[in-house]
Amino acid sequence: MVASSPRAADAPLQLDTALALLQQSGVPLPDAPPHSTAQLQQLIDALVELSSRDALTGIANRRSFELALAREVDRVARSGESALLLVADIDRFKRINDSHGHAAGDQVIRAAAAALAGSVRPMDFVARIGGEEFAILLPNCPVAFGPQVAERVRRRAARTAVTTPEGRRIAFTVSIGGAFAPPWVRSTPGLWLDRADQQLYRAKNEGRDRVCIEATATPSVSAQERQLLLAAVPAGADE
Ligand code: GH3
Ligand code: MG
Ligand code: MG
Repeated sequence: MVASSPRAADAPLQLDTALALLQQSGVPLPDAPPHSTAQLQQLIDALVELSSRDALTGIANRRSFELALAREVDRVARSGESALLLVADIDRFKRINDSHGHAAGDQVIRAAAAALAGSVRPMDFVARIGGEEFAILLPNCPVAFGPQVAERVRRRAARTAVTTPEGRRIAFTVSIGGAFAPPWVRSTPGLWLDRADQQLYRAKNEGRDRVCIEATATPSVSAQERQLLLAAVPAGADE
C-alpha cells in the first residue's frame, strides 16, 4: 500500500467515504444530526472501532494488540502485578488450506478466534496478530495459574470443529507459548512478545497441540531489560 500524502488543511472531510466504509463493515452508523459535532464524535468512535478490529474474525487486530501490550508493560512496571501473554498458532494450518480450500481455512480461523475469546475472562484481550496466529493478554494473572489458563484455552480449541458448506467436518489444534512480564521491570512490548514466541516455537518443536510457558517462577530479566531498568535510576542513587 502506498502511504497517502498529508491532506491540505482546506480539503473537504471524507465523510461519505467514512460512512461507506462503516456501512460495508457492519459497524453502526452515526445517528446524530448530519454535520453536527455529535455526528463527528460518533464517526471518530466508529472509525476507531473499525481500525481496531480484524476484518475476518471481528476480534482485535494486531494494531490494537500492540497498543494494549504497551499499556500493560507500563502497568506491570508500575504495579508489580503479574500479567501473562499467550501466543497461539493453529497447527499444520497449511494442510487445512490445501485439503479443504482457503474459504474453509478462513472458517477455521474464525472458529479458532471464537474458541480463544470464549475461553478467557472478559478483561483479557484476545487479538489476531497474524494469518493463523493469535495473542491473549491476561492482566492480573498469578504465575501459578498460567499453565492452567493456557491449557483451558488449548483444550477449548481442540474441542472445536467447523463444518464446511459441503458438509465436511474440520477439527484443528493450536500450540500455545506463554511468558509473564517481569514485574517492577520496565520491559518492552517486543521483548515480552519474543519470550512468548520462543515458547510457542518450543511447543511446535515438542510435537504441537500443547502449551509451553516460560519456566522460571520469577521470569528471567534479560540484559536489555536490566539496562532499561537501570537507565531509570539516577547515577549514584544506589551508592
Ligand atoms: P505449524 O504447525 O508449524 O504452524 O504449521 P502451519 O502449516 O500452520 O505453518 P505456517 O504458520 O507456516 O502456515 C500458515 C499458513 O496460513 C500459510 C498461509 O497460506 C495461511 N494463511 C495466512 N493467512 C490466512 C488467511 O487469512 N486465511 C487462510 N485461509 N489462510 C491463511
Ligand atoms: Mg500454524
Ligand atoms: Mg503461523
